[in-house]
Amino acid sequence: RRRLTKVSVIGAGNVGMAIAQTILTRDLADEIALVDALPDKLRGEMLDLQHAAAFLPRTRLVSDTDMSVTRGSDLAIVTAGARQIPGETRLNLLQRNVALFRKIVPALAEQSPDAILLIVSNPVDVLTYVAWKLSGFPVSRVIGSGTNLDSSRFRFLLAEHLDVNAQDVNAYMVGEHGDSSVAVWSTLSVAGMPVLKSLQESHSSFGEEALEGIRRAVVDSAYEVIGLKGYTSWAIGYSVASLVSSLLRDQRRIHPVSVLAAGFHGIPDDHEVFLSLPARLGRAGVLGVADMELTDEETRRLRRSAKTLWENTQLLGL
Ligand code: LAC
Repeated sequence: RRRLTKVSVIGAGNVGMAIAQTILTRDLADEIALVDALPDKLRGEMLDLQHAAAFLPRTRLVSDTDMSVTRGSDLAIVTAGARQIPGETRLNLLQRNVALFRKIVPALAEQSPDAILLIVSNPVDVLTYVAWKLSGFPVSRVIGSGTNLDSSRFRFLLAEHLDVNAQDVNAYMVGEHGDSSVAVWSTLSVAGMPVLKSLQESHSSFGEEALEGIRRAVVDSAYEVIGLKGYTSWAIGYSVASLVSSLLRDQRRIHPVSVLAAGFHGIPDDHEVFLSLPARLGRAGVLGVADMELTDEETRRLRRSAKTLWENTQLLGL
C-alpha cells in the first residue's frame, strides 16, 4: 500500500492558503496540517477547506497553533513571516523574519526530522539559508521557492510577445528572488528551438536595452501585484504546487529553486549562499543542480546576485 504523505503549511495567510488550496485541488497529499499564530483565522481556514470535502479528493485536514500538529511531515512549507510593505524590497524584511524562524524551524525539525523544508517566506534566499542552519538538515532537503514563480512570469511575458503557450517557452530567471535576479537569455528556447537570435533580428523590441526592460518588468510585476491587490498571490500557490508535485511524486523535474550555490559559476566554495539555479527535484529533495552554460554577462550578474545575498547572510552571524 502506498505510504501516506503529509504536508505541513506553516502560515495560514493568503500565500499559505493559496498553496494549501492548490495542493488539495491537485490531490498532492493525503494529509495537510495548517499552523498559524492566530487560532480563529486558522480554524476558519481549516473548516472552510473541510467543507469542500464533497468536491475534492479525500484529504485529512488538521490545524493547530502548536507545531506538534506537523509531526511526521514528509514536506513542510514555510510561508510565515511579516509581509512586504508595498515598495519595500524583500531583503528589508529580513531581520523581522529571522526572529520568527528562530522559533519555527527548530520546532519543525524536531517534529519531522526526515522532512523536506520548502521555504517561501521572503527574502526567500536568505531565509532558506537560515532554515538550513537552524534545522541542521542536509542541504538536499532545504529548498527555497526562489525564482520558480519569476521564471513563470518571464515565460508569460515572452509567450505574449511570441503568441505561443507559456508551457512551450523554456526560459529561466536565476539568482536572487528579487531585484538582482538574472534573466538567462542565452538558453531561451521555444519548443526546444533557440530563438533569441531570430527574435533580435525580427523584433526591434528585443535589443539589448529591451532585454533589460523585460527582466525589470518580471521583477517589478511582483511589486505591481502587491501594490494593486495587497499581498495575496494565487500564482505562488501554483508555483509551489508544481514543486510539491515534483518532490512528493518523485518526478525528477527541473525547476529554478533556491539551493546552496557555493562552488557554482565561480561563487566561492566558502560562500554558503542560497540562490536559484535549475535543480532536479525528487522524493529525496534536490537530486542535482544543473551547471548551466551562461554567457560572461549572465555569469557576472549571477555572481553579483550571489555577493548581495552573501553580504546579507553574513549580517546574521548564524
Ligand atoms: C512573489 C513573492 C512570492 O514574487 O515573492 O510574488
